[in-house]
Amino acid sequence: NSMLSWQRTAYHFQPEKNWMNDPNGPMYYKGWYHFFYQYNPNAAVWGDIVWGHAVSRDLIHWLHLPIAMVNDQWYDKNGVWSGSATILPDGQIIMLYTGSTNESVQVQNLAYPADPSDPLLMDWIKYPGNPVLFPPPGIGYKDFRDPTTAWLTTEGKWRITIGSKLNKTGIAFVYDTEDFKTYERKKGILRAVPGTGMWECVDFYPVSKIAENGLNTSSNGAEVKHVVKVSLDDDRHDYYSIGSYDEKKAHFIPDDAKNDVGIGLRYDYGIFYASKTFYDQSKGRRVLWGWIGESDSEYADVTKGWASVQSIPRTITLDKKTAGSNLLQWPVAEVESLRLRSDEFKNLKAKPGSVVSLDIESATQLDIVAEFEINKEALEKTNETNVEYQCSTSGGAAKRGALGPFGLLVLADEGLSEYTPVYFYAIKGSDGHLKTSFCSDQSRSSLATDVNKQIFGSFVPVLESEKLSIRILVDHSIVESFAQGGRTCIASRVYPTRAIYGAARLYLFNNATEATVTASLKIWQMNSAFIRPFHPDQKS
Ligand code: DQQ
Repeated sequence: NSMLSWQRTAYHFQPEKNWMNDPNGPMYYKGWYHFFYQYNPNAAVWGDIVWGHAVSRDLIHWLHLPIAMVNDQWYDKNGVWSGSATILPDGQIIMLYTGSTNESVQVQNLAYPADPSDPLLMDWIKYPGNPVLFPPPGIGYKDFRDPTTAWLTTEGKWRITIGSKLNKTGIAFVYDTEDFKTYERKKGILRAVPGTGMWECVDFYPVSKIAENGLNTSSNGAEVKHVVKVSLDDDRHDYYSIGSYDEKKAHFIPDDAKNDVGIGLRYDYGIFYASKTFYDQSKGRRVLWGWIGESDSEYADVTKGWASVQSIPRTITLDKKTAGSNLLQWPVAEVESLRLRSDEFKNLKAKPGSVVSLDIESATQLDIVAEFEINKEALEKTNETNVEYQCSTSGGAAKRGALGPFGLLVLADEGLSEYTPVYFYAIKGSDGHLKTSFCSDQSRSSLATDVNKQIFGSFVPVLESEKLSIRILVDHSIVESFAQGGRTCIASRVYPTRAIYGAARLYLFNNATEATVTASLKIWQMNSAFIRPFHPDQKS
């Protein structure tokens, strides 16, 4: 439907049509990034799930390939569900995925490339001895899915973890294997956290305490911390925990009990689910993919003929400046190759209650980098004690406080009938310290009535010496925002009806009552990525 075509993104990954959900089996192989995804070839709603497949040289421009795996076996009749790739030291590729059987039992299956010399990995073979794992005794047959990438134990075995639940306790089982065909379940469990429900798409990986590069999934040692990520089926968000991994006990212990698995920190405070990392051995980095669904109605999805995009892949590192208490996520450097002309604004002053138009050519495909400073007088004078501020419940960008909100209005129209504020809101605690929130308010994002208009966000750590900083990627119907170098991230889907194409504008706003804000910005127009359909003659 061409009426809705402005909602298609220009540089985020999405199939040509129909429904997409979780990222699957991402990896780098023989010069190509491979991306598989949960895909419904028949409709723009979830169902009939197979593995879509695309390849890229740079994680930005993509070539769609034929479907990699379809639901043609009894053990995956009800869906070829999520899974992960492991590249063995000799270059062999192991793919493990969940099959929903003809009786809807969740089992784990093994697959491998038919021709490892084909860099595009077009054809896949399912192991004739599938399934390789059934739900353990006492576990619901629909509560056992999404095997991880395997990592090596010091004994030289391969180890994986698989999410599940026991009543309302989320749990991750651990298995060791030598050949990926037979498995031994470890007595220890990776982690179990009461009240968190089913753990989908568990991810487990090391991060370096000292280096900026990413680590191979098997890395371990004194300079390493481990991360467990779970996707909570009950609240549809991805939570991570940083801590220590005890190999002997096959057990993970969080550094901070408040941030245990599934209860504390989130990768993203907007729409971002079923994510998965992989180690990119070509660039020595760990890269995160996340599924960003729609927040319009199912009827609208069917009408437009497609649903969901993927995040711009994000590199993941441990934040050394906050003593490793959070991760940093940042769009892969390759996205900067799409930057075209830029406009720069230096030291713009925004008085309390002001909106400043930023005169740029077009505002639907942008990469924005901005820094903000609150004037000293306001910081000293203010004596606010409202320490209860929460982005989602404190009134959004319209609610004025002494030191916030201020930030940008993206995907806005001239008359401000539609706009999406991405902003900071600072509170001065009784101890004199600032506590800063980073939010995205969708409540005025569209005149349409059938779209979700929640307000997203959370706290963001800001060090004494730091300015406030934002990076925003705007791409028609998606806004991905990163505060303080990626400590707090928010992805949102917005569906403007007026702020589209040439009518879209960008504004600086300051809705604080006391703070005067000085802002410096650089704004790039973004090129569209080539995301090309497959033609059989296009094989190499
Ligand atoms: N999506 C897959 C499951 C996974 C869920 C099915 C998470 O394997 O648990 O499409 O979105």
